[in-house]
Amino acid sequence: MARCIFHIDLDAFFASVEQVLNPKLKGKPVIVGGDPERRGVVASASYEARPFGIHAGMPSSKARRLCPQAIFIRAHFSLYKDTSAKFMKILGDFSPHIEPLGFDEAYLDVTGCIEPYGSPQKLALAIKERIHKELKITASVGIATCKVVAKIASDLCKPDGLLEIAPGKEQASLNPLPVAKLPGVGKKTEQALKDMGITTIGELANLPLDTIKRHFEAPGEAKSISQELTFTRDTLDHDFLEANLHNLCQEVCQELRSQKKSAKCVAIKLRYADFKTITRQVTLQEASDVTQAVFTTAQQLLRKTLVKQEKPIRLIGIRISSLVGEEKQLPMFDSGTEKPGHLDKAIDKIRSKYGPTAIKTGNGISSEGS
Ligand code: DCP
Ligand code: CA
Repeated sequence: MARCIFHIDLDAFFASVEQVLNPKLKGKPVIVGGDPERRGVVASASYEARPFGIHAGMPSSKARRLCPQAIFIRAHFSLYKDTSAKFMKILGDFSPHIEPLGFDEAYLDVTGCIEPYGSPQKLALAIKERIHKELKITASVGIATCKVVAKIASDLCKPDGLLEIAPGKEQASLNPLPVAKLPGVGKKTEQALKDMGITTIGELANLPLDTIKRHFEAPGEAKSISQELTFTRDTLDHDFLEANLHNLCQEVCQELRSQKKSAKCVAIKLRYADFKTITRQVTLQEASDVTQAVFTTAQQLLRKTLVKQEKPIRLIGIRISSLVGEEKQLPMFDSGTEKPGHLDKAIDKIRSKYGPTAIKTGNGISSEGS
């Protein structure tokens, strides 16, 4: 028998709790979050505020511009925690198989609990009524044979909704939806998919798995590569620092190339003799796997920092991040006599054959004291 999974999500959670506490706020645009004067952001907006385009994560100052009559309230977390505990307890009365996802949402496996109610919808209605009676706030319930589809369903029917995606109807229901409806697909993934010409869940489902794997990092795979070096003696020798930075760049870029990736962010780390540690980061115009490009950027960061701070340094480090998959890079250099990318590949080959000390380009010198 197919499983029956509910995803239950309270509507405009923080804002709803505030409206229960202060009935004057009922029916009005209420925004819980940070101060619009102090660069705060919206945590929760009541459904009366949503038609103005207000949503969680938006700067509160923007929310106030969009809806000047909105009532702004600071968050009262202890209240929400209380309500959350009561909410979870109610769900637990309907099925012992509960998986809370956050303060205000949970999956409930009700596979064996439906019979006394007659149908999944009737059970869902009973849960919604109980929540409304005890907490005075509305919830939306998605019903499906698996968690992901149940969560998509509850999102589609908000607020105060109930939607079942019946067994066998999953594809037909989901295929036309925008990819952003998939839990876990945020702005970045949405854009990356759009760049590939994929906008709907159906189009995504039709992509060969290999193509998806090539474009998206599996969870747990490295998101950055870093190397650092502690000197045997603290140093302020600029040339020595740069030479070591170059070595470190060579190492991380070699690793980067072996993963067939390019990096968009370059950061240096400096630890001073007093153990104060700083990092400085920049974003490259184009992702690159070329040692010289990464080094030039890191060198600029180092020079800028050294100008500002004349303190002996005990550790230097490099970190490259925002790694992108095997994409065609734009040419970093016009076709000159020497192509840094080609040089890198030749060096990688020799180094992997004979070990890291076999060859280094110009700047590299040993890391022994200054
Ligand atoms: N939250 C937050 N900051 C965010 C998103 C959410 O503090 N960027 C908090 C406030 C929300 C609560 O978590 O009330 C639940 O998040 P939801 O995404 O479920 O948002 P709401 O419950 O407010 O609205 P919805 O009706 O869309 O579920
Ligand atoms: Ca919610």
